Amino acid sequence: MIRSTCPYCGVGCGVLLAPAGESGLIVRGDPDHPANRGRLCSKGTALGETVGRSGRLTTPEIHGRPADWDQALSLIATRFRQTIAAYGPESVALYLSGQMLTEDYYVANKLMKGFIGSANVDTNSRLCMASTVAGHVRAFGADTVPGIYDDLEEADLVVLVGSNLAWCHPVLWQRIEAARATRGTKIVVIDPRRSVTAGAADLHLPIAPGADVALFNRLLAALADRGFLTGGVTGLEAAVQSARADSGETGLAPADLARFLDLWCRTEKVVTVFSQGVNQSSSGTDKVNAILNCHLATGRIGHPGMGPFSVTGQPNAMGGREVGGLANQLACHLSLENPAHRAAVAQFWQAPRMAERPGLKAVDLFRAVGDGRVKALWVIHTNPAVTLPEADAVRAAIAACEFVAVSDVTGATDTARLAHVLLPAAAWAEKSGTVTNSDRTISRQRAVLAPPGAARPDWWMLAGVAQRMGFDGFDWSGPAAIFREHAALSGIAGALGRDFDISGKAAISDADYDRMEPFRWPSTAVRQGGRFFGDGQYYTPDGRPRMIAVTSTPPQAALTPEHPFRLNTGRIRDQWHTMTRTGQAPRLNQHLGEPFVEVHPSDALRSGLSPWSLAEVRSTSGNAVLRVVVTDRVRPRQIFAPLHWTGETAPTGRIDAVVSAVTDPLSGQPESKAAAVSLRPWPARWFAFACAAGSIVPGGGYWARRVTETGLAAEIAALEAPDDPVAFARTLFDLPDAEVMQTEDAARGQVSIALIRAGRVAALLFAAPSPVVVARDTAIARIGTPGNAATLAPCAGTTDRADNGPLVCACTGVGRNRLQSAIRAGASDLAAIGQATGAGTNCGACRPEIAALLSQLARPQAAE
Ligand SMILES: Nc1nc2c(c(=O)[nH]1)N[C@H]1C(S)=C(S)[C@@H](COP(=O)(O)OP(=O)(O)OC[C@H]3O[C@@H](n4cnc5c(=O)[nH]c(N)nc54)[C@H](O)[C@@H]3O)O[C@H]1N2
Ligand SMILES: Nc1nc2c(c(=O)[nH]1)N[C@H]1C(S)=C(S)[C@@H](COP(=O)(O)OP(=O)(O)OC[C@H]3O[C@@H](n4cnc5c(=O)[nH]c(N)nc54)[C@H](O)[C@@H]3O)O[C@H]1N2
Ligand code: SF4
Ligand SMILES: [Mo]
Repeated sequence: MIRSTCPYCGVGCGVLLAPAGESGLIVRGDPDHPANRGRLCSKGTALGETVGRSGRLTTPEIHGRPADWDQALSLIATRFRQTIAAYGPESVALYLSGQMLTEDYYVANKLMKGFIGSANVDTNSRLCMASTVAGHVRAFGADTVPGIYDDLEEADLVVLVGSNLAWCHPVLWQRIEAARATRGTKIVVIDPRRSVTAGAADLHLPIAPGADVALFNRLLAALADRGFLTGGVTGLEAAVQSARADSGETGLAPADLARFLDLWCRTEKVVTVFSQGVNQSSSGTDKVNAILNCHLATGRIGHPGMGPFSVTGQPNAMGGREVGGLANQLACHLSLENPAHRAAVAQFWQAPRMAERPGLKAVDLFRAVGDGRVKALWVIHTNPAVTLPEADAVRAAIAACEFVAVSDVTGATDTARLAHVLLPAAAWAEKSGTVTNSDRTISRQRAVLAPPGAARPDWWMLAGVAQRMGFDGFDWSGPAAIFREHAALSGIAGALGRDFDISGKAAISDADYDRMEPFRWPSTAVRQGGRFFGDGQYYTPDGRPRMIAVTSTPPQAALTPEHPFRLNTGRIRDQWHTMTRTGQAPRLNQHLGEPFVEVHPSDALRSGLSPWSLAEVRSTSGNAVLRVVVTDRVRPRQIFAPLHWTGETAPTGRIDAVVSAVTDPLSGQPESKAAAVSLRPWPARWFAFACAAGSIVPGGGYWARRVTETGLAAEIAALEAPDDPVAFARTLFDLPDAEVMQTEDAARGQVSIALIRAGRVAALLFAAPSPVVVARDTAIARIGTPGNAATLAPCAGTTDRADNGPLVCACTGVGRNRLQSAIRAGASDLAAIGQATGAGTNCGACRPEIAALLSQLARPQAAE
């Protein structure tokens, strides 16, 4: 099997891959990879199901018509050149992604900052890691992640701040759980919401949204009061003073707060892990520094089992930072605003036209697209029309832009549909390069499948455009050559005193690059991997770390009588962002199959929302219609919705349409977790569930569509019932001539319709004036079977309880209903459930959910 790296989260698990059949892939965890030692999560396990050819973009397109590569790349080069000639280099922009390989990213950054001469190159990492980068630079003088994964296992206390690790970095969670089992590690989760991770912690602190600075200031004051401070830090006194003066409310019960302060103060081996609950905030950089302050003040950094730890989201968020992909960075952790750094890079690149000042950060970049300052845009490996705040405005801005090129693996994304030039990208299993994970480990991604049609790697397209613009220095033979150049430049950065230096690999041969084992940077003649800062040496001018005086501020959007709810957003376990890949795997769609909003029971009552009804969430920026999940996982006046649904999968479920484009003043990172919104019933009078072997094309209203084992399924709702449900079904499924079978349950007002073609069930529709009761798995399994009198009987009028129910264990296919049966039959712990059903015995990512189900059934009063 071929060794590669999982293309999803920043854990960076090693995988073993082997092609299987037409376009399949066998996937195993790599037992020798230091990040995962053979483990995988549900998404990694299902990778083989996401590499199919259906829906892939296989040829370049210009205005929707097939073109050849030379036409497409020449057109981009021409339009960029003309735009620059007429309006200057700031009128063009690249928008990139932390999912690009380092080699792709390096080429994009070199083209913009060295040759086009503008720093209008930003990336979705602005929405993801920018606050951490800014916080690191303020405290350490460089964007350095001090620790390594082993620290999570060597710690006595792991504090997770704004991180749903069990769902978003499942293999790290598994590593921590394993350590907890052997050494009794304490786990604290700081999250306004009782996430699955919070539910599995020793202590959950349901902090008020945005109050992390207040909490860590409390901690710093307690550390000072109790005599835990050590010296050697700049700014200690001012930071402590500011911490003592901070009167911000944490929203926590005094006993919980006291327990946390005690635990942190007393435990020397403490790792504070932080993620989007920290970064995606209008005070994100201050939150980061409030955390770093506590570690710096106590010297708990750079030694085994201790330190602050930013877990990165995307597989190559770190690589993007290393090449300087953000609009305010240069390359190799060099500074765009430092003339000596600029000169060194210019000389190395033989750059004709170096950018001299930072470019526009993502939110501002798309504002500039909207008001016509940016006239030519190239989007690579990201879907900004969905994932940027004020997404409707962003979508409109892209639609109105004079020239838009998009590189993607599929043309069916909200962003790709707006492209003038669409470029077919080779997908992760079809291309080669490197990625850097959260603990600075650089791993190879290796091609195992041939790209479909004319698809090509991203670096090749970028180099092709650069050459057609007439630039020298873009004629690499392949990713190995680009990697060598990047490594050589890092040596210059190292000589200028920067942390990122992999010059030890600058002379690597193609063959050695092919064989390259995962290694942690730095990698130089004198230094390999390991932790930073244990020696007390930092990257500030005086070599000492800096504490920053910070004061808590509430989220920027104020709650008002009109917008009284705080909208929190984030991820679910089995989907990756806009679902273009995970959405291809039927089993990953079974966990949570449509866009939803979690609402506290008291708010549901007050707002007149019943479980599984639909709600409209509205802010001053836009609105969304979502399925209501009533749960006490969220607190009153706080609601939570996932970010995954798009115009392709659920057009009213685009949550970033609602999120306002408020940003952190230092990092430019948007506040994606604290919009002020209203919540009210969406008065649907007609609900339906549909499944089919072929297409399902709902018109307006609410709909959410997903891929199943037998085709497609959709949840549909409308403000008015259609006059003729059979005519509706024929249009919905595009089956004008199919034979119809129909039953009615007069008591419920539910109608069930089967459309039969050539004797087989082609499509099923169940509709009712209230959310439809139907055994969905059973109905989906009927598609393609012979149509007869028994087709509709076992589905209609039966609740979901009759079948597997929402999938909990994606690896073994065990759903909630089967787990409930097993628990009722006497399985009383994880091991017994594993034995009875198999659930939780493979990757373990579902174990927190099974545990929650166990405790819930033991406490029937808990709301679900
Ligand atoms: N399954 C899955 N895994 C993924 C991804 C995916 O799409 N799907 N994406 C990857 C990427 S790119 C990223 S960036 C990571 C993100 O990983 P995480 O940051 O763990 O995920 P999120 O769900 O965005 O947010 C984490 C938590 O922050 C909490 N939160 C909200 N506001 C606050 C606050 O004010 N303070 C605190 N302390 N907490 C708050 C939310 O309730 C939420 O539970 O996940 C990566 N892994
Ligand atoms: N409300 C809210 N909004 C958020 C967040 C949040 O928590 N809440 N999180 C933010 C964060 S942390 C992130 S990281 C972003 C993620 O947001 P995006 O980056 O916009 O989302 P993805 O779905 O990962 O987009 C990746 C795109 O690349 C395409 N693709 C896949 N493989 C390749 C390839 O090899 N080459 C090319 N060229 N294209 C490829 C995919 O088909 C897809 O269209 O969302 C951000 N937006
Ligand atoms: S934890 Fe899961 S998604 Fe993340 S890298 Fe590992 S297998 Fe992939
Ligand atoms: Mo992210």
